[in-house]
Amino acid sequence: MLKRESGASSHRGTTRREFLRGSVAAASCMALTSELCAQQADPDYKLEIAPLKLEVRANHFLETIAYNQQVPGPLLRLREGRSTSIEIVNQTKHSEIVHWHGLFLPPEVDGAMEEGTPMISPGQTTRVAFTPEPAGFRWYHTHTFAGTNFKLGQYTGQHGFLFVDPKDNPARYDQEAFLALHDWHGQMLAANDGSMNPVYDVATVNGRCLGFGEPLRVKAGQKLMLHILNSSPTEVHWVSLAGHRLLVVALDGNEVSQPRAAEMLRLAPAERVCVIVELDNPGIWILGEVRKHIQGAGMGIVIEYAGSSGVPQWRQPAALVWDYAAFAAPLEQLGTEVIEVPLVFQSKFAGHGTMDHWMVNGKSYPQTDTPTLHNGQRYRLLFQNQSTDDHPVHLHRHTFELLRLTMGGNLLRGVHKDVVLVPAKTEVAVEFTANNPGSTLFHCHQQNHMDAGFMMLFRYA
Ligand SMILES: [Cu+2]
Repeated sequence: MLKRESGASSHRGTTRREFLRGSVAAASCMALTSELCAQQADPDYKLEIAPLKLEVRANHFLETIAYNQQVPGPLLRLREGRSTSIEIVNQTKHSEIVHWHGLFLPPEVDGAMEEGTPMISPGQTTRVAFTPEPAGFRWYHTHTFAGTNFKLGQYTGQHGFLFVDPKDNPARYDQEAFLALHDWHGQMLAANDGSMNPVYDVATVNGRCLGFGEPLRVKAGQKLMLHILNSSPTEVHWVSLAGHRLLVVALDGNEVSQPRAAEMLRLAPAERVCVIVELDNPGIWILGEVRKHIQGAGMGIVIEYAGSSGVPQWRQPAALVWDYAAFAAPLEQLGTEVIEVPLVFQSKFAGHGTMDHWMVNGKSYPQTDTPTLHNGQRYRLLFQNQSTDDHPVHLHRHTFELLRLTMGGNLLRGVHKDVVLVPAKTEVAVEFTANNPGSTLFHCHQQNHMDAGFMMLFRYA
């Protein structure tokens, strides 16, 4: 990394080496890429990874790790096609790494050590520079191993919103808000089959329990855009906004071909949903988890219309309904020239009191296969979930398109995502074009599953 020379030292007599370094830096700014220039100027953003006592409700603190002493971390608002630089300081006692989820980055920047991104040592400062694409709702989060340590990895507060504004932005709303759903204070408990799974007793929206902190203030007659992220380490969430319907316009930050109103949303870990709300029902409402015990643990936020007062109101939706296909257009026929890659998900009971091991095509990471991709080739991933758990699987550095949600089901197009929930005992097919050479990680986004072997790498020829 190039360092900028301080002005003070050059006044007192610059050494030849310093002078040369300065000239080289100045010359590179004219001749080299804007990414390199970005490394020499002040960074656009700074992230400090450090311990935090997070107040989730009045006088109730959780010890965690966060970015810039806040949960979620700062909103990183970037512009499509414009390079940015972000300085990261690790003030914790263990190595860390930041993954830029949903962006098309080189493997050395993407933020997965399995792809070759360097870890950030305790006390180390590093800087990343990139030109963000694609436009839309992305996020950033830690990508470390946690095992049974609930003070590490995605069990912590290390997550934040990243939004890439498109070059031309048609504003279709008056106000926007970003909301992150998270579960806290986990412990491993034995399920009926004897395997260990995380359970939580605190749940939050933007790091606070329902009723603690400021409500989201809105005005009647306006359109509200909500960017909702499930940053939970392991849990799927269902949310609803009492008194309102939610027009789903984008999934994982990518506009869907069929925007459609929904009574409630389902978000698997790492998924994002963008909705537009017509603010046409003045009052004090709750946006929250529809399952009472999770809303009771804190997962909710008050939506307050200007001029309204009273106790926040909740209305229980009739049924849990969510179907990715509702936002897709029908696909007439399967593409040819596509290479199929079957990926079979299975668990291996590892003994009572132990977490299951996870396998893709019969092997656990790092023994999993590393299929070779060819640049420009279209691939069809056939996820065959033979286990009794649902898995939110994530492909790094690429976007895929949903093709089929069950074996022999309708063919779909127009829903582009980077995470898809593959329910137990089903087969889901997605397609993507290999267009970003470099090591590419594929894994289940549930922290306890990826830690127990549910990961594999694709490599490019
Ligand atoms: Cu999983």
